[in-house]
Amino acid sequence: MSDCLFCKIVEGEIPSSKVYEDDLILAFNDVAPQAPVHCLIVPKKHMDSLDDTCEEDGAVLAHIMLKIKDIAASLGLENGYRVVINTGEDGMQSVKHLHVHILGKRKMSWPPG
Ligand code: DGP
Repeated sequence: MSDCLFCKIVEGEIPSSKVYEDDLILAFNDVAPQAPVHCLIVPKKHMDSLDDTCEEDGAVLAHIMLKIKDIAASLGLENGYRVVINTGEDGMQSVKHLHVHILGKRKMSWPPG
């Protein structure tokens, strides 16, 4: 999508601090970190949110889930981390390209704000 911020990051039109990349996904550091480690994983294929996914997206969604532990390990999160997927208006999703937050290197609280 030409007007999508994360598509532009995937295409390299907007710079990012890359953490991991393969054919299906890109991980990069969040520009406004909410924890000492805060990165985002996005599918290279545009999908607005979890609400915009279908059976065909199963492989890339599973790939993201399975890569989280490797990316977390590469970021030194051996003591644990939080994974967040903000979805839609009530979920406070601000960028309309599906993304998975990985936050770590601090003790998280619950319930989330
Ligand atoms: P969410 O609120 O779940 O939609 O999270 C969007 C995240 O994207 C938010 O934590 C800030 C981050 N973000 C927004 N613009 C940019 C950008 O241009 N570069 C990077 N690296 N992160 C961004």
